[in-house]
Amino acid sequence: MLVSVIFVSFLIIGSGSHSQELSLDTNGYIVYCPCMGRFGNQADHFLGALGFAIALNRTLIVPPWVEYRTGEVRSIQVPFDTYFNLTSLAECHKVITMENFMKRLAPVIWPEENRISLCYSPRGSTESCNAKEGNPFGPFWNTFNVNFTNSEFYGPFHYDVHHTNIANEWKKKYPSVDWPILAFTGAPASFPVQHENKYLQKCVVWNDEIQNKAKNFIKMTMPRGAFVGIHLRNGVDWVRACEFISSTPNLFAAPQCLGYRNERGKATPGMCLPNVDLILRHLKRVIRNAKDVKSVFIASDNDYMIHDLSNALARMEVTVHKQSEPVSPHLDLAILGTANYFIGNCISSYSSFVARERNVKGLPVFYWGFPPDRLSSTNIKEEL
Ligand code: GFB
Repeated sequence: MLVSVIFVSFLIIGSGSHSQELSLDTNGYIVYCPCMGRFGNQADHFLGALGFAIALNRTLIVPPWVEYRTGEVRSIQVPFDTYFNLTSLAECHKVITMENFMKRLAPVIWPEENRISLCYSPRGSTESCNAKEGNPFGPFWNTFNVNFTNSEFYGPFHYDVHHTNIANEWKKKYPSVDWPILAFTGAPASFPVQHENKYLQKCVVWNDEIQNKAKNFIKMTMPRGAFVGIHLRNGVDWVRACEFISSTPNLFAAPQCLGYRNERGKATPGMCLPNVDLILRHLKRVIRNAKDVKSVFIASDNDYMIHDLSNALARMEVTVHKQSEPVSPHLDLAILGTANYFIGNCISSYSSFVARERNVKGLPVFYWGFPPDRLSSTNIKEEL
């Protein structure tokens, strides 16, 4: 049902032996800047934008990932297929990479004088979307030499195409004949990803290079036998964010555990920033129940707790491992996605990417301190 790469119009560019046939989607295109957050946030938004493009029956122009490198002032734009397989994505919906669109189609169907940016309401002091104001907004569009000539405020429209008739409203107000390109200042999607768009994770498949790297790492580094992959999110930004957990019961990706309306409880400090006692207790429980575990793979943005974990697990004859430096966040994700067991962080969207991928594959997912049963109680030490 979702496989619909049907192009109904063609353009002939150039003449004679140099002419090129380009296929066009007469239903139009959606392009946006993944301008919020890092990988986990952008991945959530990507699924939402894909769901939105499906509902509007427009081609999704697949943006690059926006990344930040230490010491560099501006964001850098990394093509989607650096990490993910475009063929798998195209099996879900009609797509074109932004690089390809800008090179081949934009000169013809998105003339420079018609580049209007869409945003809910004015951003900043002027009556404009100010689509290129700040980082990563400016560097993102500059990567493709895009300047906007005007702004369009679409409020009160939204992106909840699953519970409302809004897709038809979008189509009516912005028909593709007048608006062949809908260029959004930010992602036309919510954060965290809407429940109804989670199934689209199946369209985001690691490319062969990343999959092979993950397989090789497991083959060369991990002992033979099952392993538990764990995500320890504990960098300074995270420690700060977790300080607000009691006043923000559904912080970031928490709905993956707690439900979108906190129907499965409220976030706790143990879910956000589990201490070593809680981590060991949960890990040992998973290892004991599984019986076949020989090792643990640790992914972290900061403190891997290697010594604590290897000392504590030595008696169980379980070894602990991590990537050697420099660590790739995407390789960490891919390894966690294939681990036999996984314990992630309810609140982190980086963890939620792994959880969704594992759900697609039918692999088990556990979370630190969730459900908040005996694991987060105060007498944790007694059972260690
Ligand atoms: O992905 P992300 O939006 O997830 O941002 P959260 C966290 C980034 O930290 C990742 C790095 O994209 C990675 O670059 N990182 C986190 C890791 N965990 C690991 C890991 O296990 N291994 C490696 N190699 N890198 C939230 C944001 O981050 O953090 C919010 O969603 C906010 O916008 C908050 O900034 C403080 O959801 O975890």
